[in-house]
Amino acid sequence: MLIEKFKIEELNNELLSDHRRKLNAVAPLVRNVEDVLQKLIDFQIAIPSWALGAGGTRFGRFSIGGEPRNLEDKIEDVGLLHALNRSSGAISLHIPWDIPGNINSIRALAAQYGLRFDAVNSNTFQDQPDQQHSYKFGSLQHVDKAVRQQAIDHNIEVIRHGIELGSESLTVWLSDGSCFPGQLNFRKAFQNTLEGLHEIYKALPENWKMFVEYKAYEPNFYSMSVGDWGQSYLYASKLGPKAYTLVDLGHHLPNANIEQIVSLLLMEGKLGGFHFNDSKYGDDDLTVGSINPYQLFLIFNELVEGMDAKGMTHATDLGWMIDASHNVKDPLEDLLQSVEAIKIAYAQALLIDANELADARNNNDVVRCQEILQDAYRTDVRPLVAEARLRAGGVLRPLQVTRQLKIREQLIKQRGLKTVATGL
Ligand code: PSV
Ligand code: MN
Repeated sequence: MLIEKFKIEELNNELLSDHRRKLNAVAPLVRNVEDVLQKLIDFQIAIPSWALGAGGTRFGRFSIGGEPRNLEDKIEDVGLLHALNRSSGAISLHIPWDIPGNINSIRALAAQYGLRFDAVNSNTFQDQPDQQHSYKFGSLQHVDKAVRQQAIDHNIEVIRHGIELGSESLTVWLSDGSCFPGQLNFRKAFQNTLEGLHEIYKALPENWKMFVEYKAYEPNFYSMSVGDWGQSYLYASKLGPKAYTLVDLGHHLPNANIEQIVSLLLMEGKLGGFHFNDSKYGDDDLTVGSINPYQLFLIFNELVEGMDAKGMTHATDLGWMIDASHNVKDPLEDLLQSVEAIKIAYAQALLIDANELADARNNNDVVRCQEILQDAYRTDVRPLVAEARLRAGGVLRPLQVTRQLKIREQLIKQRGLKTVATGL
C-alpha cells in the first residue's frame, strides 16, 4: 500500500501549527538542536519480517486479519511503516520463514519502498518438513556430527541468500542447551558450537559481520549454550574480528544491568547489534518502552557515550532492529510505537552533556549525576522526533494517520481476514 506524497502533506498541514508550537517550546532548551535532528533523521531501525503478523503463545494465537501472506506483503508493510515514520528503512529476513523466490523482483520491490535488507537470520531451532536430522537435542552443539553439519550448511545457505539480497550480516541465535542437569557436557557443547560457528564464519564475505545472539533461557531451561553476554563474547572473541555479540533486550535474567553490559561490550569493540523489545518477566517481546522506558534511555545513554568515545557513527556502526511479537495489538501500530520509543530514548540520550556528566562524576557529585540524567529523561523530546520525521518526508503523527487512513481495514479488504504470516 503506497501513501501518496500529497496525502502526507495534506495530513501534516492539519497538524502543523500545533507541532510548531510544541517544537518552539523544546528547541531552545537543546544545545545542538540541528545536530540532534540530523542524527534522528539518520537513525533507522530494521523491522523483522516475522513481526508483521499476529504473534502468539503456546496457548494460542489470535489473528488480526489482513496479515501479510508472503514476503512481498511483508515488504509492503515495512514500506508503509517507513513511509509514515521514515525511520524503518530496512527489513531483516528469517530463513527459511522468508526465502526470497524471485530475487530480482524482491530487490526491486524493496528498492521501490526505499528499503534495504538488514541482517539475515538462520533458524536451527525448528525442524523443517524436508529436513534430514532433527534439532530436538540442539544444532551446532549436537553430539552427532551429521546434525552439526546440517546446521552449518543451513547457515551458509542463509549467507548465500543474504549476499543475493545485499545484506551484510548474519545473526545466529541458537536455542541449543539442555533442559535437565546431566543432559549435556557443557565443555563439549561449547567446543562443538565454537567449531560450527568457525565453519560458518569462514563462509562470511569480507565485508560481513556475524552477530552471536545470547539468551538466558527458553526453549532450554537448565542451560543455554549461548546463555549470556559472557559466553557470546567468548565465542565472538575466539571467532575473530567479524564476529560480535548481539544484545536482545528480553534475553536477560530479571534486573540485569543491560546498560553496563552494553558499555563494556562497546569498550571491547564487540557490540554488534541490538534487538529491541521490552519485558516485565523475561523474553516477553513487548512493545519497546512499554514497561521500562527509563532503562531504555539508560541503555541509549551508554550507547551514545560509548560510540562517541570510539568515534563511531550512531546510525550505521551497529545493527539496530526490533524483535517483538504482537499478541493483542495490530503489529503495524505496535511497530510504530516501538520505533517512536527508540527514537525518544535516543533523542533524550543526545541531550546529555557528556562533559558536564564527566565533571559531576569526577567530583563524586552523585546527586548532580542523577539530575543530569533525569533532566534529559524528563524532557519532552517528542516534538524533536516529529520534526525529524517531518523533515525526512514522513507524517507528524504516524499512529493517528494509520487509524485515519483505516490501514488495517484496507489490508483486510486486500488480503482477506484469515491470512497467516510465517514466523513463530
Ligand atoms: C529468540 O528468542 C529470538 O530473539 C531470536 O532473535 C530469533 O531469531 C527470534 O527471537 C525469533 O522470533
Ligand atoms: Mn532476538
